[in-house]
Amino acid sequence: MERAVFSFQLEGEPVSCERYGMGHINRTYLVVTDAPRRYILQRLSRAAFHDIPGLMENVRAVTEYLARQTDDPRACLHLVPTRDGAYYERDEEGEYWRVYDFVEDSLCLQTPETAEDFYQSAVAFGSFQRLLRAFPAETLHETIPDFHNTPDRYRKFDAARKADPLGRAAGVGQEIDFVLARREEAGTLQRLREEGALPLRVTHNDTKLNNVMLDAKTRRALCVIDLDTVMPGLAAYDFGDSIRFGASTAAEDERDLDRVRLDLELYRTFVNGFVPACGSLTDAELDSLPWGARLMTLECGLRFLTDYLDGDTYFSVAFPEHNLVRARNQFRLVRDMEEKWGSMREIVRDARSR
Ligand code: ADP
Ligand code: GN1
Ligand code: MG
Repeated sequence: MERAVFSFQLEGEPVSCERYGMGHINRTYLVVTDAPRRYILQRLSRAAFHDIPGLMENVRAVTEYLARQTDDPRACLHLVPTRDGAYYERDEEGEYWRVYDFVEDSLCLQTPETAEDFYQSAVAFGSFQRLLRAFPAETLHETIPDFHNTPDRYRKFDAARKADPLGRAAGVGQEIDFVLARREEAGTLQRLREEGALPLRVTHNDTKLNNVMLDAKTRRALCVIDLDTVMPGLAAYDFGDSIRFGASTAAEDERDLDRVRLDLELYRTFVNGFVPACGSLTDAELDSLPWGARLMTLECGLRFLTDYLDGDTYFSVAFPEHNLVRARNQFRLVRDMEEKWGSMREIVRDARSR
């Protein structure tokens, strides 16, 4: 059992602590006590996060803010304090740990089983943005600077390609060409952000379907989890990352690229859930949503490829080519979005005219 378990104010004595979930960043455990109670213990990734105290201040502030807006304990995450009354523990090795109440009677999906599941995730992420509209955004720490600054992701890719510590660059010429051919359009959202054409909102920034919990019985959205990247951002980031992951016809690491497509019906479903749930989005924001889908997918593929070149230091991998498989998969999805671009824009226009 991880020793960190004993640092937190749990109800009952821990009886088990097992690895849990499908996240790529933190190391997550399910802790069961004899009370009986269940908790989520996480060792935070120091490769991903360089200011974990700042990150935990964000999580504490956001969860407390959301908790004040609801009476339902399952409608937001709850941090469990340490025996010293802190919200995280730093161990002798310098690792950081935290505990959340386990969201009971819930489902966390890797892929939508029905369109309604995906619709519910759209409502959850849209509502999350709306509920945080009045949150003092300037108090948030930037937990990963330039997280969705796609041009900056290109600069990191250039550096990885140049350093090429494992000599992998020679084997991925096609993927490198794919990325370089899209360098200019990749700056679209960042340019609009810098020009002030799109409002900054408090966004989640990592809106995968497996970062939302559904009620196991009603299958309605309960809450949004994985709050490590909550920062000021664009509505298009949250929209786009959800489409990238949940409106693909295949898993993010499917090797058979013929199975990877954008499902336009799921895309429409998400638009119809997300846009109203956000409250009012500006016309420019609505226009930016399809770009969010295309660029979050390109950016994610670029990040997987960069990590492959770097030697897999950031994302968890199950086998040596995992990041390359993921990158190829994302690039295939980008290609399909390019083909479906007219429909993607039209679907958002339809939602606006309702
Ligand atoms: P990562 O940043 O590594 O993705 P997450 O915070 O998303 O970490 O947690 C990984 C997985 O653990 C989630 O996808 C979900 O399945 C599960 N999980 C996380 N927090 C909870 C919770 N409070 N209750 C139930 N399951 C949770
Ligand atoms: C990571 O933490 P997780 O597994 O929900 C990553 C996202 C990527 C995603 C790709 C903090 O999400 O940005 O889009 O993997 N999170 C971080 O699956 O980098
Ligand atoms: Mg996650």
